Amino acid sequence: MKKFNTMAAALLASVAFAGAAYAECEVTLRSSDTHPAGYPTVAAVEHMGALLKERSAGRICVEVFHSAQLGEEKDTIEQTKFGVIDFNRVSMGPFNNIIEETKVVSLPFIFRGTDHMHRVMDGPIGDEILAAFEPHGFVGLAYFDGGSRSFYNKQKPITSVDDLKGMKIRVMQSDVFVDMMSALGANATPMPYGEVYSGIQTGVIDGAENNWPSFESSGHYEVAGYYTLNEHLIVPEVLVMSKASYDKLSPEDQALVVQAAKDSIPVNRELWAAREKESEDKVRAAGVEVISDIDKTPFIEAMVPVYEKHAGTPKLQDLVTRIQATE
Ligand code: GTR
Repeated sequence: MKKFNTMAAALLASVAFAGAAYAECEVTLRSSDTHPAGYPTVAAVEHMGALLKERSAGRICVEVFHSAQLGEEKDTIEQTKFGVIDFNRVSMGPFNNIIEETKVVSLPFIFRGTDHMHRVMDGPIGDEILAAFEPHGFVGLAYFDGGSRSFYNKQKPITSVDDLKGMKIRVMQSDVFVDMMSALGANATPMPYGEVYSGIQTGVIDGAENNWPSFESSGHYEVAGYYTLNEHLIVPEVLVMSKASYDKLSPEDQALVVQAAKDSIPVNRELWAAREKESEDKVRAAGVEVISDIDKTPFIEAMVPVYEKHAGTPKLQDLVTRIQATE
């Protein structure tokens, strides 16, 4: 009871504080992120909020709920669709089962590197994919960096596709990634990000896959001591707004939102580059064994059935061809 009272008092105090911070705003829009304070995506959305507040002369504010305070990505996407959450910064992955165009930019090895991903997403293909969110109840606003994702596990150094055989590897909740793991001979376990640490610790899964900053900030490196830099995925992160929330704004305010989101992209990219390096240094210093001498060809070749299944229609095949043809 005492504990409950203390918690209730703390909660009331934080609500009162938030109330004071946003008291002068006409509208306070809520934004969700699974990452902790200071993470490049969280900081970029905060930057967007600051721009919006300034450009609307203090009328429109954005409150960023980091660290999955509003829930895990798949659930927050639902809430965003219905306008319970106004903005959401998520990976493309959890959108795969809802918006088919997002599957194409989530395919393993679709991008040749981060620069290629930027050139594609900054151009007409990126705009086309942002537009694909609208019929599903979202306004696609901006892409953020998510680096490249690689495998980590607690058992052994993975140096080849063969080493993955039979291992239980967590993936994001998307059929693309489930099939990606099957094609590599592993057992995919789709689960929310917040359950991965204990999943590895208790042996429910052997490992997972992610980029340097997530591997580090989640603490997964504390329980998974082997990281193989096979870089199978470069999945753009996306900032969306609930169409229901967007439609409540005047056309002028909608334009302010769109522009502020665009202006947060360079901020994200700069922070991301720095964080990738910092996270790598921290993980290496903690003694994680990093396997970087790896032949990617067998991993790439194993992905043929994944492309056939998830980008087999003429429309999606055409997107794949255009992405591959982008210099
Ligand atoms: C991170 C990404 C998150 C989330 C997470 C995951 O790299 O930034 O949005 O998708 O991976 O694996 O669930």
